[in-house]
Amino acid sequence: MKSDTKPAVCVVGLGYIGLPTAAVIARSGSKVLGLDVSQKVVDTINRGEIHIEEVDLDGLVQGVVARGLLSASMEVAPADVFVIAVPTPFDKEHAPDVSYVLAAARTIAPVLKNGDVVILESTSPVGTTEQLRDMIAEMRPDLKIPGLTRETPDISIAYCPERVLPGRILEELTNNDRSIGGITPRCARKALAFYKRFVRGECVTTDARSAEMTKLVENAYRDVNIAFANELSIVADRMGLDVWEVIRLANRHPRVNILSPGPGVGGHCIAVDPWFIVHGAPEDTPLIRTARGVNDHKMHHVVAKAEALVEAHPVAKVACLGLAFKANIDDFRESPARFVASRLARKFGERIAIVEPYAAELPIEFTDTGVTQIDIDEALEDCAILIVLVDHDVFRVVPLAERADKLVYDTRGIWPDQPRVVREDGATMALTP
Ligand code: SAJ
Repeated sequence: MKSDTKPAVCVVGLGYIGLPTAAVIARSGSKVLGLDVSQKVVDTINRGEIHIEEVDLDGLVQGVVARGLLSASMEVAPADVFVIAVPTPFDKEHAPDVSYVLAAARTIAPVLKNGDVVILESTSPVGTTEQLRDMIAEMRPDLKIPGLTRETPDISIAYCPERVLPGRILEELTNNDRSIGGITPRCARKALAFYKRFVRGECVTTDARSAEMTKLVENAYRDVNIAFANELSIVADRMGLDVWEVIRLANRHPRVNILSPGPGVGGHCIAVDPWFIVHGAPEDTPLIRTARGVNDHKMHHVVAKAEALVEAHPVAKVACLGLAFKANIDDFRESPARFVASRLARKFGERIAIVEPYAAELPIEFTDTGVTQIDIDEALEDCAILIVLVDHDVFRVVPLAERADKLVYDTRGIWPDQPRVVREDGATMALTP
């Protein structure tokens, strides 16, 4: 890859990270080929359309496809830089599954040539970039491979985790700092030159293993801190305290910044990545493991509390507000809100209505439960009980006058002025606004 020319780039995996990344690189002027195993995804992108929802992504993809800078395919082609952004799930025992990463390595290995840079972005257990390197070495004995040759290697291999927040992906892809971990310092330098083309944030180089661990640590840090807030919410409830008030006051301390309790931790990162650390060092991770347990338990706690409330008011109609895994996005995978709502749907059937402005229709598990999808106006008119599961802005802005007579279980703390909130035991208590 020459520094004065725009490298041809191949992005492997066109999901929530791969597609925005491919589009941002294409916007910087590089020709980008996106690889995906789904013909449907490939066809959608080649029409200039997108298969995921993300702020401003539709216009960006449409533009770069129309300018011939981004195209998608199921077939690999030679490029100067390969960016791998495939899923790394875990199995039932929480053991990480890096098979998609290794499959990506097998896919690109045949077309690699002297000077190419291979970058892994998928969240990965420590040591995965070396596994990827070994896979390439096995398939391409003709290439001099970094870390395995004493001579100047033919290719560079690095790990550079994405750290973007769903809902702000395009902005954060450009503006966040990046950690770039090379298999060797030379690999890091080559990968750095690539990221500098489209990242405005600071790009910091390190070794591959440290960069892998950094990504896991970031999400485990957040998980542990959310667990603290979730544990507090249960304790405060038992003591008859308003946890939001306690947190608001504690956060006035200059060195305290407690996060927000909620119905549990969803998404595909924070609830997953900490397990990669635990799996790598099971004896040494009681805190991280416990935090996972606390956050998972919170979902069940919310179900039990919501059930008690609905049972205690046998004729009231109930609206569950939100199904997404967090505010203002249409992502329902691994969502605690969806878990709680589906449990209520199964138990109470047609007494339950769902408000989710980001869903065109209800997910499959609601079929045949008798629940209906309504909008927030209908919920405010027809439902005596409101269970807030997601802090979408459309819920947040509902004024007190429209909900003062409702019985509210607010798992997100969006309505601090609500006069009647639900206690641990399902009874209600009056809070002065
Ligand atoms: N949540 C709370 N309370 C809070 C904050 C979040 O209950 O105070 C819940 C959310 O409602 C959601 C879950 O946690 O269910 C995760 O949401 P999030 O906004 O904390 O994070 P994600 O999963 O959308 O994105 C995270 C980010 N990581 C960090 O903030 C350390 C993002 O930067 C990463 O790029 C992303 O994971 C990823 O891909 O790994």
